[in-house]
Amino acid sequence: MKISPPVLCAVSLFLGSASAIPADPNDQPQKRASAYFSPPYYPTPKGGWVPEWRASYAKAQALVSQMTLAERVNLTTGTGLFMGRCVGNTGSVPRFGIPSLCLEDSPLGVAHADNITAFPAGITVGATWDKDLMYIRGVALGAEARGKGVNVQLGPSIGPIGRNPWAGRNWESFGADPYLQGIGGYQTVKGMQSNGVIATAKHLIGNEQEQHRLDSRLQPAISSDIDDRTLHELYLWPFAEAVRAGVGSVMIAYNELNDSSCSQNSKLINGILKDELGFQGFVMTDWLAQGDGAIPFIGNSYWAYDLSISILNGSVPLDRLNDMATRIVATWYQFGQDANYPPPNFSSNTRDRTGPLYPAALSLQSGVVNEYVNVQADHYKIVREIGRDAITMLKNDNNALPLSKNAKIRVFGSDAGSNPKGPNSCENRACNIGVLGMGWGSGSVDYPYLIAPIDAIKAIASDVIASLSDTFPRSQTATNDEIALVFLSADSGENQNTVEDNPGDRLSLATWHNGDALVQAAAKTYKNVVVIIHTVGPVTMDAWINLPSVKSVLIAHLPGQEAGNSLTDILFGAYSPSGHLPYTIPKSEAEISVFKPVGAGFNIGQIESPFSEGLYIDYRYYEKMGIEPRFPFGHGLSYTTFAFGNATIKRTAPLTEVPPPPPPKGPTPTYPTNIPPPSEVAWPTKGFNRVWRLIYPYVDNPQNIRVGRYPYPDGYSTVEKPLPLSGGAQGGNPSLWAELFQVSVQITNTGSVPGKVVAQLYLQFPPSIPYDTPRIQLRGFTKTLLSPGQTTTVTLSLTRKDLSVWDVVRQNWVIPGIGGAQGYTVWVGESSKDLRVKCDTVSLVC
Ligand SMILES: *[C@@H]1O[C@H](CO)[C@@H](O)[C@H](O)[C@H]1NC(C)=O
Ligand SMILES: *[C@@H]1O[C@H](CO)[C@@H](O)[C@H](O)[C@H]1NC(C)=O
Ligand SMILES: *[C@@H]1O[C@H](CO)[C@@H](O)[C@H](O)[C@H]1NC(C)=O
Ligand SMILES: *[C@@H]1O[C@H](CO)[C@@H](O)[C@H](O)[C@H]1NC(C)=O
Ligand SMILES: CC(=O)N[C@H]1CO[C@H](CO)[C@@H](O)[C@@H]1O
Ligand SMILES: CC(=O)N[C@H]1CO[C@H](CO)[C@@H](O)[C@@H]1O
Repeated sequence: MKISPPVLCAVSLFLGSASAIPADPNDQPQKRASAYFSPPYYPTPKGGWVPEWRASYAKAQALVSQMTLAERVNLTTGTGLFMGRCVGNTGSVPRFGIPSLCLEDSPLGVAHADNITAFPAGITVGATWDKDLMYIRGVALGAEARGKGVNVQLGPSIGPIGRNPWAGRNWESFGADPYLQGIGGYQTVKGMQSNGVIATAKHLIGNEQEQHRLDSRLQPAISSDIDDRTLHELYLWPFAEAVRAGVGSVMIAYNELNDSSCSQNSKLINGILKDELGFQGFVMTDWLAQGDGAIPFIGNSYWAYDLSISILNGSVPLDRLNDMATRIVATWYQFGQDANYPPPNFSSNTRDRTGPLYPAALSLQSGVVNEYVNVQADHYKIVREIGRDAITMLKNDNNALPLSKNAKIRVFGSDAGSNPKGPNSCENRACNIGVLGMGWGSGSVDYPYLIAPIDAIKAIASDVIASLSDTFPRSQTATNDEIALVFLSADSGENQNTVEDNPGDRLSLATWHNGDALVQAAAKTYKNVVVIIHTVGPVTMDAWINLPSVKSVLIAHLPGQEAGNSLTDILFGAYSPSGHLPYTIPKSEAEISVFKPVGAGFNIGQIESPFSEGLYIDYRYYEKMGIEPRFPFGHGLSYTTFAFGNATIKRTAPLTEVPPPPPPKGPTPTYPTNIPPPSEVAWPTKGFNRVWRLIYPYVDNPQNIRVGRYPYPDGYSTVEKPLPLSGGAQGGNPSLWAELFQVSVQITNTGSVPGKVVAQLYLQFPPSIPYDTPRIQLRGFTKTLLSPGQTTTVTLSLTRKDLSVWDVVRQNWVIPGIGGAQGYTVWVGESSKDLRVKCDTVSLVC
């Protein structure tokens, strides 16, 4: 999200779906040049038709049917930037006890708040490959949000997926694979919402670079051009999982999809999200992201009174407003926010106890805005555990790690230390000084504290000397028994900040602050060098990775507030490393340069970003192109070793090419559709204290508004479409999650210390199917602790969806190659390049 300073505008966010508002015909996609096209899909499917939401919709209908036009409009509209305590505040409906809803960043904690926990970033929990930790983190995130009175938490981020390794916000999500990203999103949504907080799956969709993501009104936002199959099998997959988890809200990306702004893309929002995926909650745009349609961008309301006018003049059907309002109220009921949900007790605008209630209204009314409620509980333990279990050991020659507490430890690099001005000294964490615990932008939070590696190391080891500079000390000498720990980092973030010339997206995949030179210098002087990297994503390391003295490399990702403690748990051997890469590390940038951000720098006109590689991103791309990665997706070593064997496979249900037809849609609320009396949006007269600059639903002289003709776009319709074959429940056709195969593998810890093993299942589609499909794709994983000598059996399931391709002609998930002599090959191993066992789904032989 991007916020403008309060004095410039008091524009609001809005919670209806923007495709709600019929798009401006002048912005019709077919008027543009590219080969990608987003077909119209109208009307917006109404919410309320899945059984899990029926009771909430019934309650919502009872309330909404009694609401005035002003009340319904109020629900859908923000009160203005900096016009309340939270990053987003909606209009309230006091008559029915519906408060202004507090919407607050971020995916890793409560942003702009004190006395909270700075959790590890999404990419870090992705690197644990631990479903329980993903869930537990979600629960803790939700508990803190609720404790602060946040109604709608703006996370998890499940897009970007990381198509483009340079992209600024990949670290907010879980990794460069739809399956891993999907599980991360599912578990986080379940965890957060178990507290009654409404989670927000974001950003729908194709926000795979930061540069040019915004529509500047002079230049349209970048268009991510994605074909239908790639959308379904890659970018949409995690959103389907979040919807399946019952997510209450979805945030739309700034960029365009197929030359049509995501926030007005009827195919995306109406067709795919609400019909096919059966999404029952409410859609919000990112802040200021909607620019077209019946509601003008120019003007300062962004819905509110303009929406009231558009209802009265007939341009926006009342039906649509009713569905928007019902979706919001139903979601509020669905998560029990009608009963004892706390109001906000913090201010995202100030840390002071008292301050303006409406900062954009220039301090006219003030009061207590921060109650300093401490919501941290013992969540630091979860932070430390995730940070530790994410640490990914890429290399460990001669068992250089773990270190003894008596080792002669020499520490180099600013990333080992603290920011001398404090961990929060740069707004939105938009600097890279001291240990890197998170990236920058709206995906960050304020640290309550940040444990630097050097402090944690000194607390354990007795012989430590540090040079917390990124320049290797001149004339440094070393004895053979000294061990150098070299700390490097690579940062990125949201593009409203540029940090060390990086405009959100990274300029290069090299480590920052001349990290390659620091390692090279240390490796000349020391016989034993351990490199530790805090990073937002893949970094290049070929300048030093094969130097004989570089013995070990740890990727510590973005660990949050317990950075140092998570690291020392691994460094000194209290725990074995068990993290695995949630992305591939290349040998050089040149090999993957097709993924570089497009349109860098100043440009005019629409920038197109054709995703013409299709399904081939990250390891799928390397496999296809025959590029040997430096370290493959899924790679991660341990202080122990694991043997895989004795695999079995069994079919648990008969195979059919397509899923059975979905159950029909249940009924949805209906309301009278005659336009309400204009008096319902007249300014209240009695006992009304207007707040200057607050955005209201009220209209001057509403009785003068006349119904007129609105030029609806081509394809506009008010007749609901039949349910797609691929729909039928939250996430899609429920049969897609039916288990078809079970694969069991025995794993034995063959080393001398306890360790956690991650069994990763990669699926290879049958040969000679008529679909161009990546050689292998992740379709299962599980993490297990084993003591030395212990054997366990892990069982992984394959669902119909796991075995399917998206057939663009049939518009359905299809299992290809049924009846062929050779089935799918199911591989299980410790990385995408370390596949230990192999089973066939036809012969059922492993
Ligand atoms: C994007 O364009 C491609 C090519 O025209 C088309 O196959 C796909 O369905 C479009 N997707 C959306 C969501 O509009
Ligand atoms: C709309 O919301 C504002 C801000 O919360 C509130 O003051 C006003 O009373 C609401 N209007 C109606 C009609 O409920
Ligand atoms: C496979 O089974 C045999 C016999 O029970 C056992 O000795 C061996 O350890 C098992 N393999 C693994 C990897 O667990
Ligand atoms: C109705 O009002 C909206 C908002 O002011 C405006 O954009 C739209 O053009 C109006 N429609 C007609 C037919 O006047
Ligand atoms: C643990 C923590 O962060 N406590 C802080 C809570 O907020 C008050 C007021 O800002 C601070 O004084 C505490 O240090
Ligand atoms: C625990 C606590 O102090 N809660 C307060 C949070 O702030 C609201 C006002 O928005 C107060 O009513 C609560 O008492």
